Amino acid sequence: MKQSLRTLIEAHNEKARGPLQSDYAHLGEQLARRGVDIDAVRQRVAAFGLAIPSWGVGTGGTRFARFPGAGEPRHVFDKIQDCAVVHQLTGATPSVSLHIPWDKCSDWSELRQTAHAQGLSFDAINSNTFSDQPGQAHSYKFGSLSHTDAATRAQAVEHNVECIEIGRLLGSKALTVWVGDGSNFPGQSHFRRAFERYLDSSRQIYAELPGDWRMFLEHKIAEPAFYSTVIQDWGSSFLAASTLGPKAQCLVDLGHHAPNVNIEMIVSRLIGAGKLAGFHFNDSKYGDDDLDAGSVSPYRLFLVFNELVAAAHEQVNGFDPAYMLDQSHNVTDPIESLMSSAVQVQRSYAQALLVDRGALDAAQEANDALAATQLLQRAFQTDVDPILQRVRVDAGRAVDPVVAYRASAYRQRMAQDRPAILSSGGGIV
Ligand code: PSV
Ligand code: MN
Repeated sequence: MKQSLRTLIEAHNEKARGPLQSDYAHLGEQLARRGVDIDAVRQRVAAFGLAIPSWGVGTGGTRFARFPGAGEPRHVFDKIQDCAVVHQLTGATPSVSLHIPWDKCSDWSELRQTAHAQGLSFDAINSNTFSDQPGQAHSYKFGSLSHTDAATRAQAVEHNVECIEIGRLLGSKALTVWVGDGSNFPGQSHFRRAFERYLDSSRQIYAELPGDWRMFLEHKIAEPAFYSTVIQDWGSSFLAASTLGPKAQCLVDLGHHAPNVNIEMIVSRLIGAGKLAGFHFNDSKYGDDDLDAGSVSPYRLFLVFNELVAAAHEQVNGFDPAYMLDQSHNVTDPIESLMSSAVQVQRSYAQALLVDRGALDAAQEANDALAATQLLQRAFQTDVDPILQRVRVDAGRAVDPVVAYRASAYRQRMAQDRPAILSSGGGIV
């Protein structure tokens, strides 16, 4: 950790230490009366980490406009520097998920060492066959892995294989594949054939996975194709993952579902089938809005974690989801949004750990709907801030990450150090 930030965090935490001690003790007493050991919850929260998407540290935008912020990262090394700040202040984000080619660099071993020196490792690596790159032989305008043209499919396969190679150099253990393939008009695409072509291409990528790797298939109901997408829902994703084999699993991006879909139930289905790859956390109001996790529907996020905690509690075989944020920070400082979102995800996890599993089982068995739902609400309505703050303070992180970040004037320094350049991609999501 950079000395100046560490010193600042220490001074920042010093003032909060007394009040935090009594808040933690008070919550501990309340939880003890409910049969919950606060220290056990704290330890589990301390062991929880989620990945930052490299593209999340740049200012996002929409297809209408992007309003760049000051001091934006210019290349992957800047992105790592920003991710390190998020982790230094929260202690919740020990890994970074790269997107290729947005994050291409000339020396992967230097990148790996730079990240490690800042306490960061590399999570799943993401391929990009949803936009064309300069000099590319074949266009993805009409699809990539499912394209009607064999040469275009081969190019998309090759790109994914290259991503695996890069990921190997960085220590990643998974490839996340999201394709924008689909159609804009009824009749434009032969649904069955397009899916078959997608499977055929994906088989070739799957065959290149190292033994200890997984392939995460990310579905999305719409966009960029607005009429149909090839991997549009968890059913298509599950079908593809099942066809490919045990290393292929389904990734759930919270924004990629039809409105009102019961995401937590999808999560439980995937857990039951041993096919839950992990998450891209974000929140939404209308569609794939990529809003900050928990900013609109914190109860939904809690209900997802309720399924995850239940699965861990019941020791479901092979249960090992990957956790990542995937958001577009259009009007906030991305570092602030990432920090508060990471804390929000931690909060949902901590609240889900408070659910009385035995009592919930009993209420479910007795068909006591009201008691069951009250057990969830009671956990969700508990203010777990003292637990989250203790986890941070114990690890030398900031009791209030956003306040400490603002006091550090990091963004102002970056505004001077990083002259604005045209975006290298990853802003508009
Ligand atoms: C697509 O909307 C997505 O959720 C995928 O994860 C992409 O890789 C990411 O956003 C980047 O824009
Ligand atoms: Mn995503």
